[in-house]
Amino acid sequence: MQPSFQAEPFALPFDPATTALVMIDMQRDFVEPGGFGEALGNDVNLVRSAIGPCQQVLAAARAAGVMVIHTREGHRADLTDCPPAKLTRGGKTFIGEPGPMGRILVRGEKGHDIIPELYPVAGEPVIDKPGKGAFYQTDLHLILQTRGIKTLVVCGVTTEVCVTTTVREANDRGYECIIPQDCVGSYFPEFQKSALEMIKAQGAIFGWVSNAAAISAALA
Ligand code: TIU
Repeated sequence: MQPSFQAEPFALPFDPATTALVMIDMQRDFVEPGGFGEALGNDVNLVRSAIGPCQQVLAAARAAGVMVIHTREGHRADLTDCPPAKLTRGGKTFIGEPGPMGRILVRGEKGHDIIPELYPVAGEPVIDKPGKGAFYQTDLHLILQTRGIKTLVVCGVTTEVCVTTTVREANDRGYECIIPQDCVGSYFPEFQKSALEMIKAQGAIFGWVSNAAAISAALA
């Protein structure tokens, strides 16, 4: 019998061979003090609750042989791929300016890299993206198509920004997306709640909402 993820608004059947775990932007810049998230005026402690559940789902995916993909938001050192409209927005420190973990949201800097708790292992593609959505100006769709992926388990930060932008992009490209709600984090608890409700409303208009325990159990 085909396995299913327990989820809302209803269970989602999946095939591990055509399923990928997409870990969105679990970078120091968003989940540790001194990065882009804090520069925007946010308390990064609010998103750190996602780390433990993400570790659980990541371990389950690796054990099941499910494809794992990581993304990082950031820009070239010369900022030639950062639209002026993005560059000028911020709170205290702006993209490209120096911070305690290197230049804010710049590729190759310490703050831009993925946190040690969720660090990629050999064979896991890392997608460097200039925007909020992981499909915009990246080869993510090509990689997923090449592997015949149909179902995406989407984790990471932040829920209402890069996670659900990516889910909306993926949904329009024909992927079925499921978000474990404890594996995503927002600096705004009310946005987290609303963003997840929007995904699963109207009979899974964008996708499904589940949790780390249910995803891990289905992959076991
Ligand atoms: N600001 C915010 O909530 N998020 C971002 O800028 N990027 C991601 O969500 N990765």
